[in-house]
Amino acid sequence: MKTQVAIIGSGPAGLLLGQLLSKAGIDNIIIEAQDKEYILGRIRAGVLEHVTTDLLRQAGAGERMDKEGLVHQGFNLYFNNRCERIDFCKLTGGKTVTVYGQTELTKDLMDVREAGTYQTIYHAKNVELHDVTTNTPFVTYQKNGEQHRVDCDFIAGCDGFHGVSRPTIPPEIRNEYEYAYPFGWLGILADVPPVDEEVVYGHHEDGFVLCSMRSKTRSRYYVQVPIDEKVEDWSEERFWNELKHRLPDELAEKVVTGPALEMSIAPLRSFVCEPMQHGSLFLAGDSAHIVPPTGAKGLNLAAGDAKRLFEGFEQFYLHNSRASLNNYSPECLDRVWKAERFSWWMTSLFHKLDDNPFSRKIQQAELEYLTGSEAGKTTIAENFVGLD
Ligand code: FAS
Ligand code: PHB
Repeated sequence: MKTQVAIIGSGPAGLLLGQLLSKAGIDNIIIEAQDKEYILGRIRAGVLEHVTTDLLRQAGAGERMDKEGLVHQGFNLYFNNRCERIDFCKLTGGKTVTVYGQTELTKDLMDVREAGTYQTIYHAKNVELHDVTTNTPFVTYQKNGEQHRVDCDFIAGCDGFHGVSRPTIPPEIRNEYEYAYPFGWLGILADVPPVDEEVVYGHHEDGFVLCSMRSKTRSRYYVQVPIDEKVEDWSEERFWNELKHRLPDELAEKVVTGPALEMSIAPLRSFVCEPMQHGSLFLAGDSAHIVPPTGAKGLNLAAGDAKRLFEGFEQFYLHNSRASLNNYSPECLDRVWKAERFSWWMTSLFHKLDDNPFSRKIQQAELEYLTGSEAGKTTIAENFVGLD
């Protein structure tokens, strides 16, 4: 098989890049290790920045999001038994976010791809990248016991944190920066009405709590748990009780409980790989960087990489210039590190970091300062909606 761009991974980064390339008439193929059902079964992100929603529309996959997505103009911070609303729309000159699940976004992108020309190979095993420092790289994989080869001009490594692309960059060239948090998020998805119309971030002495949603009838809640916690040790009743315990009374009494559609624990990690390109290989999304979900940046960073990488390929194929591709990594990393900072900062601000009472007093003082200052509220707002 021959194509112009071989994309490894059919998550948001790979699908968005594939759709943008397809609409520009640039040949591409997606090679994916899992199957469609597995990918759609992963419950992940929920908050889309305006850059991401614009990109989904540009990719021709924004119709259902525009119908079903919930446009939010602010969110609420609970701490010291009081609520402070951050009106990020007012503070950022009109910018909003859209609550629309990653599962739905992924399904919409898969649907438009299936209606188009270019294929996705599911169940591709033992994927390997070859000759990435040449102009004739290729990908091999096995499917149904047969070995396959795809010759291409470029490889886009969109295969997530545990994929094969990042390790293809030689260790002597790769610089990896990592911080693993000593806690995780226990999340529940349930068909119950959300406790509030907007997302709620809570700082409680027993740990972080987050109230989000996927629609007006489907809620997504998280509580911070120790890193060695096992989801099987949490009954649904125990989850609902802990959630209400960490919320102020006026909110706790409004929580509607119900059976879990999904319950899982996600570890929290900050991670960046530099550079994000090596010869004809370009990393995009979680293959290059991971953020703790406290800043709702993971999916949005993946979309930003896909947009920037598409612009590079577009310049190369349609205008015969490699300059934009050559600048892909430094330009992405500038944006990535600012999102890493915000995600780390929001995590440090809202989570129980240790048992030292001093840590909690400092967090409370910082939250008091930030929410009592126009500059403080603006810095939260402009980072949450996404920096230009
Ligand atoms: P993805 O991991 O989504 O996709 C990579 C794809 O590559 C997968 O389909 C995988 O099967 C495939 N793949 C892997 N190895 C391969 C190989 N060798 N060959 C071929 N294919 C291969 N972000 C938020 O903003 N908010 C959240 O609340 C949030 N919650 C999360 C919870 C969890 C448990 C996880 C893991 C992540 C969460 N994220 C969240 C971040 C998440 O949304 C990612 O940022 C987003 O999925 C990134 O998309 P991709 O880069 O496309 O990577
Ligand atoms: C979600 O809706 O899943 C969500 C919302 C905000 C976050 C993280 C996750 O910061």
